[in-house]
Amino acid sequence: MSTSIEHQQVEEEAQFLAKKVHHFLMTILGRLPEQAHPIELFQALSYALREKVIANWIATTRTIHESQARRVYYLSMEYLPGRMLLQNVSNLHAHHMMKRVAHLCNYDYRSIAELEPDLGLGNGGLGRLASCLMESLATQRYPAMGYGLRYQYGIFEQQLWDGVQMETPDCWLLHANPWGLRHDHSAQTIKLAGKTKEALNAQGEHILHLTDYEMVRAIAFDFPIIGFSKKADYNVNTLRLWSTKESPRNFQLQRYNAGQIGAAAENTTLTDVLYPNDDNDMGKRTRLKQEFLLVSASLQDIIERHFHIYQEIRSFADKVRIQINDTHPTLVVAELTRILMTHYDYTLDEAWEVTSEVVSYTNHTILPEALEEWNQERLRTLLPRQHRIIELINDRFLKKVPTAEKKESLSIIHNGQVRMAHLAIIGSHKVNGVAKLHGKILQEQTFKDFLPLYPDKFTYVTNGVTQRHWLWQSNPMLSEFITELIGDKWVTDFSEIKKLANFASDPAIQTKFLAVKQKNKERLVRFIDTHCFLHDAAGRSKVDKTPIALDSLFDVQIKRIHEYKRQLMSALHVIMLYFDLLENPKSRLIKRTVIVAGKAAAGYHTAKAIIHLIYLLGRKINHDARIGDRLKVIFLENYSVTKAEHIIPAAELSTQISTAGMEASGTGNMKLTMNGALTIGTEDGANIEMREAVGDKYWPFSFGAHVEELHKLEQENSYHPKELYLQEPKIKQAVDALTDGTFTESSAELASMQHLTESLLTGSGGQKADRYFMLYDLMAYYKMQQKVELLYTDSHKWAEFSLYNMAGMSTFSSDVSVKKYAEDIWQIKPYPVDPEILREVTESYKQTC
Ligand code: 26W
Repeated sequence: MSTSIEHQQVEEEAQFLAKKVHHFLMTILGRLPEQAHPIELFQALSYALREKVIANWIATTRTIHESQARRVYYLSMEYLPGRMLLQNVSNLHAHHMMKRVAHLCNYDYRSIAELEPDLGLGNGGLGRLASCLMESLATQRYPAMGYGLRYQYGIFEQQLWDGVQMETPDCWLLHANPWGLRHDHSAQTIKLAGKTKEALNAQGEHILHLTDYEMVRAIAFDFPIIGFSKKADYNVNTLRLWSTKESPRNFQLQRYNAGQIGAAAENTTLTDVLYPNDDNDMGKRTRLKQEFLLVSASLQDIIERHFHIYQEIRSFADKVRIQINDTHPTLVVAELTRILMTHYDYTLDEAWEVTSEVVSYTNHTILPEALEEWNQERLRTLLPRQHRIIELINDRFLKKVPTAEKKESLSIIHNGQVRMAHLAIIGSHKVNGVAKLHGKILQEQTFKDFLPLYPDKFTYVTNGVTQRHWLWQSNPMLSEFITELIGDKWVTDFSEIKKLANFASDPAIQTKFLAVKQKNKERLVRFIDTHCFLHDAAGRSKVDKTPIALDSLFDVQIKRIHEYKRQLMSALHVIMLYFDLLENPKSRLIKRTVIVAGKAAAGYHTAKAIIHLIYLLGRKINHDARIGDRLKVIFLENYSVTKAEHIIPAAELSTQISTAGMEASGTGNMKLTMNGALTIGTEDGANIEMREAVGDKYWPFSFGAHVEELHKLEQENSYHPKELYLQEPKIKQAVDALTDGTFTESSAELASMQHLTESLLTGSGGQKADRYFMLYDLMAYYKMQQKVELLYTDSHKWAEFSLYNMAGMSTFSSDVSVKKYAEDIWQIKPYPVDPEILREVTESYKQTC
């Protein structure tokens, strides 16, 4: 197609959409364009674009219905898509057109799009993975649908008040979000609590009926997940999020009249808040209700849809696959079994066969405190019918287990607790880890006793990230650089990225790469200057005036704050560098800017103390004239998808230093490498596979104890951090500095630092000293950082390594992960939107214009 025709088409469509924007401003928002607030313009722009994709959305759904394809339903308590408008525009290839539309409306597109708050309906890795997978499923045209909850408040906003993390609610719905279509007719009713009555189904199996129960109505909000395509033939899948907020029926007037004002509103507020805990099971009643809400509403919806297409239930096991994202939706196992027995007269054995064929479970963590357990009594009270099914399943299962000892270790119910991972494993067709090492640990340690019973059930699918979001959309300069070299096929086929290796050793290409990185560093610094604040002790925002040297190494660690991720080890390293520089300003070969971002769970004291420490380091070091611009420490408040989009393109060193065996996979590691950062990392999670893919030669900064070594130390109980501290003067100096007044200025600060020292040297709160082996790996980390400095002094060599690293990332696209799930776990095939159906629906739409 000639460019002038293309231009003309873009112009025509832009004119059309600009008219639509005008239309929505007037008819939905009641504004003349010149009166409209920018946020209203954002809304109108979104409505206009949403309308553009409706035909493909309807047509995709119809294509899947009519082809009677097997489909997968992804159940997740968390999603972290970030901003919808930017993502959708990017996948529609509509950036230029939207700029033109905004221009026609006298606004600047970027500044309008940036008014959209992030959809932060998740904590971290697990939620973001769900969003990457959803995007890849749509782009690869798989018949897939996501289910989740539409929390009124997503992940809390983090502020640092004089270095202390404060949490404020994330009010992403302050203004209506145009992307979630409210579907009242798809509402589902959930039944909780109540009394049970024994009955028999038509096959004479015992079932329970419920009386005097609580009812909650969940309303569906559908978000389009737009597959990337340059043509008009893109698939659009659905992400359906349930909300109890909008349904007036959930208000319990009787309770209110009896003066129980809080209890009266309990069910209207069920989807109010995302539980802000990552890797920590809190066992709260509302959380259990939320989990059941997701499961019950989604299952009813899935079964209704199945009936609508097939008018019978017997094909269910053939046509439906359900993937559960960690154990949070595990009640699906009990509920599906129950529904089949109660409503469709299945025997327990028949129902069980269907359930365990349909459901599969992805595990995302081996941390013991993150393995969900529910108190049996709580479960029985809130979900008596499901509790009964769990008992039946458990009895049936235990009959297969040979010894009393194994029965004890494998039982779903144990010491009055219901172990959700056990229920998930027993009720699943496949159980997968999210990286090779993680899969191995699941089989050999965490769930080893299940292995003899289910030798073929355990597997792994290495995580991936969508290059369309994390390169194409968020790093346009690097994307252009890549496309100039190898064409643009990499956007939908990431195996193409290998071709970058052909250019890695070309000095002219290296120069270009360095120039792109430099521009992204400048962009990040501008972003920090204009968008990043800190707060004083009274919560007043203040600008952080730290000047950042653009020729310094941008050393980045961005992720949830957790002891096992070892931000504290990185902080101790900063202290070591600081002392080196004080002793001899020339001791370091390069300037370095350490950039840290991440949230701590609200009740996680140690994690909050780690944030506090990083803040204190910055406060002292960044303003120490003796150090000048050689070392800076920046903590960026309120890490989010949007912040990540600014930080990642500018990163040069990716810090991935979790205790070996603890990080299931990591996905930030992949994003950073795709964007040309080199990794300093441990042999953990996907780091290992990334190193193998890149090759040891170009992955020079791997360090630290391997998992076997740490297991041995643990088994022999032979790790004594205090001895290491006393033996190694550099470690001692760094740890002592936490509490000797070098960085603290008040007794509160001192107390917070004492807590950290204690956790390292003696152990606190009943935990072992330094249980994540930070002091054990610290000297190796310090030495490896010297190697980093050396390589950084040779910018062309550094660029060469970066290009080889990018070239090695081909298998870490979520397209690859999704394909593996589709082929090995779900056995589903792509279904491109049917051109005939699309034509028909488009015609029908045109009649409305
Ligand atoms: C019950 C509370 C709770 C909430 C969330 C427990 C556990 C979680 C998640 C499983 C924590 C999580 O996000 N895990 C991360 O999942 C990513 C995607 O697979 C991995 O890349 C990370 O390594 C893993 O920590």
